Amino acid sequence: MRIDIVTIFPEFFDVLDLSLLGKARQSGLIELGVHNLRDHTHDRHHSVDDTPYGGGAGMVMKPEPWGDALDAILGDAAANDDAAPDGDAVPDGGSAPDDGPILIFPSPAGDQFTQAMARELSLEQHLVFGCGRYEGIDQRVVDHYESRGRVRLVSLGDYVLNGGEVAVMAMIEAIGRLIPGVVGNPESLVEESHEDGLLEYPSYTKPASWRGHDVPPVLLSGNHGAINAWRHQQQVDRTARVRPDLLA
Ligand code: JBE
Repeated sequence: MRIDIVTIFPEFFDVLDLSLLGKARQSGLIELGVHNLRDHTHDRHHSVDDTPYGGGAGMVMKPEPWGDALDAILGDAAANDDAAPDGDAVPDGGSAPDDGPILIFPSPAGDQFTQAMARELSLEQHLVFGCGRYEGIDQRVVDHYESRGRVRLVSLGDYVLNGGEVAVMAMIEAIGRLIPGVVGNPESLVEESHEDGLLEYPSYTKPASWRGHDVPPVLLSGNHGAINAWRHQQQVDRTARVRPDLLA
């Protein structure tokens, strides 16, 4: 998968060198491009924002740098598509058909990001993230790229961040680990929270007793039927207690 990010804080994404996603980049499973929006300004002060039409607090990100930055990325993507090897109409193994890049703007006004959305996006060949700062990006940027291809506004949750960078980090981690080969043991992806609509069961390791707390005896029983039944019941109980909305 190819991932491009446009931001005024490119250093923010240095952490993507680390951990599983860093390894996935080294092995070529994920190809990452981080682009500084200020490289696409043409004034002396490299301004990316201006006061809002109609008045109001805060600043709005100007459309021109966004247009230049996104054209450079999306134009390249189109050129690469044209140069696709052997003109094969069939997409490679198991991937979604390539309808071109998806442009994603993290925004509190977007659709809620979920595990299901992460799964969907993990099948894509090219994601482009635009990180807004200040009070947001001039609406015409979204309108323009909607007329040219696929655009999504996506929200991490109902709280306010200072910009899209943290949201994009979270989305890339959730999506990236679902790309085949990124997580070493694919079975560990099936058993975790949200994959079956339930929260995860509690886990234990040695010692069997710690500070007066014992590991539930069924887990020491060697009876795998009983263990599976107990774990499933734990998932249901936990979900009903903490997240009844997920059961409905
Ligand atoms: O969740 N988000 O995608 C956001 C983006 C920007 C600001 N606040 C958010 N919650």
